[in-house]
Amino acid sequence: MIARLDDAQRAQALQQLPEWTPVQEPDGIRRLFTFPDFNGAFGFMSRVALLAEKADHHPEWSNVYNRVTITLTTHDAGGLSRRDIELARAIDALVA
Ligand code: H2B
Repeated sequence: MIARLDDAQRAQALQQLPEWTPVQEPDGIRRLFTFPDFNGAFGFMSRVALLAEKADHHPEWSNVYNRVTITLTTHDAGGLSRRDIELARAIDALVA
């Protein structure tokens, strides 16, 4: 069973993820990505989908034209876990 991060673990993890904002509903982290157009956004989503399948950890997300909003939370843990942190770092690396 994967555990939710405690306050100290969250604070430490989020220092490495300055673009991600903590959210309460669901308990997790969120980042907005903007691209020049829909092709850019959807190409990014395709790459994230491959990462998510490989990690067996899946985002909650939405897309409107050139914008993609990703929320990471761990359903099995009922909140933010290290899996979300690992996926956030991998997603950040896609756009770095
Ligand atoms: N994704 C997310 N975000 N949280 C989970 O708890 C989760 C998941 N669990 N992807 C995985 C799949 C689980 O259901 C499978 C059986 O490993």
